[in-house]
Amino acid sequence: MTAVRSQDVGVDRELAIDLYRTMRRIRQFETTAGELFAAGELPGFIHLSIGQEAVAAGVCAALDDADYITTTHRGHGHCIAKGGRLREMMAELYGREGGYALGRSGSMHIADNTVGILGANAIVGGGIPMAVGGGYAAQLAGRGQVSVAFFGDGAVAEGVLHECLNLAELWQLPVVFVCEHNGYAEMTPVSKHLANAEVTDLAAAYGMPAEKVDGNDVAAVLTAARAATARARSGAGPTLIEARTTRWRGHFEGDPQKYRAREEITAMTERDPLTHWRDVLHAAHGVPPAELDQVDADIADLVGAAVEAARAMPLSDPGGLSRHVYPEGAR
Ligand SMILES: Cc1ncc(C[n+]2csc(CCOP(=O)(O)OP(=O)(O)O)c2C)c(N)n1
Repeated sequence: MTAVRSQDVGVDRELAIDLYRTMRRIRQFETTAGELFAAGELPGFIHLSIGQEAVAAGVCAALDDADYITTTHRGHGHCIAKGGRLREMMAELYGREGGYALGRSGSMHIADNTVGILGANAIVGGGIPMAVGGGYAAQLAGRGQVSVAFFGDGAVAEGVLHECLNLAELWQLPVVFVCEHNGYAEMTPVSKHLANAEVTDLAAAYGMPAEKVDGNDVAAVLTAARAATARARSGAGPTLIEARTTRWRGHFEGDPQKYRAREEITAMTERDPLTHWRDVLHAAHGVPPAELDQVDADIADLVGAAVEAARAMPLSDPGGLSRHVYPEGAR
């Protein structure tokens, strides 16, 4: 994993700022959600991807609206990077009628067909076969779409991943498997749940190309994602990307994190993907910090507006619970 310089990988100033903007949207949305949760405003469970933003931003920058993604319980970042709307997402976290799933599902089941978000998924590994299904549909449609499965290292030993790698390679499906390797499955470190933590080794067993990247470096992630999506679009089949990254927060908000030392978390924050990218923007593209501060302020306003809009919506109506579950008239 060598450091990637943005100017060497075809990232111009505009795209570089866009990548920053995406990461900042994720960071701001999740920081705000964490605060709201701590204040008791959000029901249920939330899992934050703070520290992992470069994976979502880098991969989704290689995708179009027509491409598909599936994600996990830790999926806010992927949904935001794929074009999910902040207002509907925040409203879903609040359990409001104006949320993506009418406020009935919360954080872990966000979906938006209009931008190819086939769904977040609370079942570890559960989104992977859906992405392979998306890849199969894309292959049949013949429109050059790609389907991406985001999953964590906790899904690596799940049988479903292996079945999916096999089928995707066998059928040469346009799928990109993206493992966000953050070193933990809930409270369990990979050393205690994976016999082989080199996730790229799995792909070799199925004859699939694979690449391991620094998941805190958005240019490195984008470069790997561009290669994988180009391969998929050309009909040359799937790729596995292993993005090594860091989960700064607990498994869920409220997790006291007794299983790891404070210093480990501090060390992670020293590899902040946003700070790194701000440095690149300045050094390689001459973007002054004040310009990025303005980006931050604008995004804080956007997230603030999403919160206000969600607060003003009615709570999810229990009377309509079976709506969208059965076809009208079938009850
Ligand atoms: C099939 C299944 N088994 C167990 C769980 C409980 N569970 C929820 S998240 C999680 C760990 C997931 O770890 P990982 O896939 O690495 O994702 P991360 O939380 O690190 O993003 C587990 C075991 C579940 N939701 N589904």
